[in-house]
Amino acid sequence: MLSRLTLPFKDQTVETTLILFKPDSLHRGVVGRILSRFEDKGLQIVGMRLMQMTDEIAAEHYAEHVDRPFYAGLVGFMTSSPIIALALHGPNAIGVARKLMGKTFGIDAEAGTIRGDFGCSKSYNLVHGSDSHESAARELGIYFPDGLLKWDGIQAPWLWDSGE
Ligand code: 3AN
Repeated sequence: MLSRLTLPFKDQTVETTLILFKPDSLHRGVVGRILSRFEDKGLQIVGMRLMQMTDEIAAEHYAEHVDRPFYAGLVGFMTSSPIIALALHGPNAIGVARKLMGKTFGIDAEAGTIRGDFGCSKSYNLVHGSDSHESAARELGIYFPDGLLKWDGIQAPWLWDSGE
């Protein structure tokens, strides 16, 4: 009888990360294709919300950039039209999502990454992804104050070495 081989890699941590689809990805109609990249990789959707970013939310999210020269433009862009907040769950989800996204702007990002394949702007970069455990916890709290929906994905045992 065949049995599934389970390799419980010890360096693998199941995490949840916050992704934002920025206004340019909605205007350009590429949300579905970008979302597919995260799903294809095996990350599980545990929260998704179409919403308008307010100045207050932007100030909270981008607090660390408040003194940067691009802050006003960034907030203006992020509040200009709706965004989609997405919570993704999976092995090393924070780093895995960042790798899928690529470098900050499409002009520098490697081909094959989301930012590398979908844009060549030096201002608009389609998506945001949490960059650490601390950021993920803080940012998920901003966009999903009522928590996330944990559910058993049938693919998980095959995609996540250790299962959950
Ligand atoms: P990343 O999104 O790759 O983590 P960060 O953390 O350096 O990039 O910057 C946060 C956000 O600030 C970026 N996503 C981008 O939208 C914006 N940003 C960063 N650098 C610039 C810049 N030089 N000009 C305009 N916007 C910027």
